[in-house]
This record gives sequence, C-alpha cells and structure tokens, in this order.
Amino acid sequence: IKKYPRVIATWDVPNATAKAWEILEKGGNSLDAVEQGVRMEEADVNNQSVGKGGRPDRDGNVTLDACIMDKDSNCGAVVYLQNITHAVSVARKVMEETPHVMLAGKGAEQFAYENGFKKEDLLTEASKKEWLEWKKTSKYQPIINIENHDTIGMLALDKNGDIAGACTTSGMAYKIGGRVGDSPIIGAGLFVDNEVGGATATGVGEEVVRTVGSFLIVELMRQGKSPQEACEEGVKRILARNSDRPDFQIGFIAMNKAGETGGYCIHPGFSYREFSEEGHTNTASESHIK
Ligand code: SD4
Repeated sequence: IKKYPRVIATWDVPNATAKAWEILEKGGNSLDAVEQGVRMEEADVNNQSVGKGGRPDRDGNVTLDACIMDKDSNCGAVVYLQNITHAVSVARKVMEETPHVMLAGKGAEQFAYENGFKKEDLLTEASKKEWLEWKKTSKYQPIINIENHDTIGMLALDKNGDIAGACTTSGMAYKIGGRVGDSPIIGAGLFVDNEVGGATATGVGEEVVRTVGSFLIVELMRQGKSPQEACEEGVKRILARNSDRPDFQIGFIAMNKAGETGGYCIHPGFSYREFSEEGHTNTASESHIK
C-alpha cells in the first residue's frame, strides 16, 4: 500500500476529506485538494465553526480567517473577512495574484469582489438564534470541544509526494469584534515545508499563536521526530505555560513527507480524518488528559 497520495484533516469531516481524495486519486495536486476539501466545510451551514453558518462574534458579525500554503512555501491568508463564504479561495487568490501574503477586513473583502466572489449573508437563522440566546448572559466561556469545534485544517500529499495545507475558520464563537486567531497565521494554525511535512491546529488559537505551534511541529519533524511525537511535543509546549490540566482544548495533526501521520490533543474528544489507499478513517486522537 502506498503511503501517498494521502489527506488528513482536523475533526470528523468525511465530506471534506472525500472531496480532497477525489482530486488526489485522479492525480490532482495537493494544493487543489486542500482548497477543494476545506471548501466543503465552508459551504456546509451545519458546520458552525467555518464559513457560511459560522457562529458570529459578540456583535453578530460572522468574520472568517483562512490560509493556504503550497509545496514551494507560497502562502496566502485572509483575516476578519466578512460576507464571503469561501475564505480559503480568497486566500489562494492573495497567494497567486498579489505580491502579499495576508489581506484583512474591508481590503480582503474588496479584493474578493474584484476577483469575482459574490457577497453573501453568512449568518444563518440557526447561528443567529444561538447568538441571541448567548446575548442574554453574554458570558464568554468557550466550552471544550463543543462551542468551538470543527475548524478545519487539512494537509495533503499528492502522487508526486508534494505537500500543501489549508486552514479555515469563523474563529471562536462570540469573540470580541476584530479578534483573529491562529488559523490564518502561517506558522501558527498551519505550516508546511515540502522538505519535511506539515502541521495544522485547532482549539483556542491564542495558545497556538503564542507557541507558533504548527511551525514548531514541522521543525521537530525536521529534527527527526515522528509526526505523532512532534504533535505531543507541541501540546506539551502549551501545557508548560499553563496548568497541566487547562480548561481549554488544543488539537494538532501532522504529516511528514513519507505519508506518516499523527495527532495529539489536550482533552479527549478530538479526532481526525484520513483518506488514502488504505481507506477512509476517523481516528480518535490520543489526549494528554485521559
Ligand atoms: C481559533 N483555532 O480561531 C480557531 C478555533 C478552532 O475549532 O479551532 N475551532 O482560535
């Protein structure tokens, strides 16, 4: 059995990994696979952590963060993007059509319209209803694995063994307006290096930004750690500056150039999807707290 092509993604996202696999299986490249893969979640209004249907900030605005990175270390990102479902595709446009890496807010939105993206209302009735309910107490307290579940980070190795990654999210529910997390930050929420492999993160983004989590994991793999060992070390680095039993969740996944994968998280409940010649699997991640 060949170790690649292969795709791996955070959380149980079978539609997204199946889409990416469809592209990889036909001989498509890893960049198209991750973009098309995560778009499935962006379009899915039932995923309330990504794209359309995402939970809003505390003022009721849905604001998206996303990034993408290819085998040549080209990268693109958008932060605080409103009214556009496919943030990852805007990020890809930033990567391919501009001399920049990151566009924010109004500028990113304007750039998206200029590139043919259409304006959409991203706040669904379901997410609006939950937000109005939340407003009654307005207590900002992320609930482990529940409230902020399902940000998608995806890594793909194509038939040539080239890696790409993408990460997209509506961020922490009911965040302060303007808040940006780890997901669109290259090195934090996502990092790939075609000599080594890639890593991506989910959970409380502030902790991932502080430790430059995905970059750290790729560097640890460069030094010889397996994807599993590197993810464990990434979580340990976060625990070192918190309590040993923090009340927030972080989940990392990683894949190296040989197609070996791993995942690790703080609390039980995190899982990751993989699709390869070996089949389509959902793996319950090992966790620091049992
Ligand atoms: C963030 N890391 O904005 C994201 C949230 C997340 O599943 O991963 N949700 O901090």
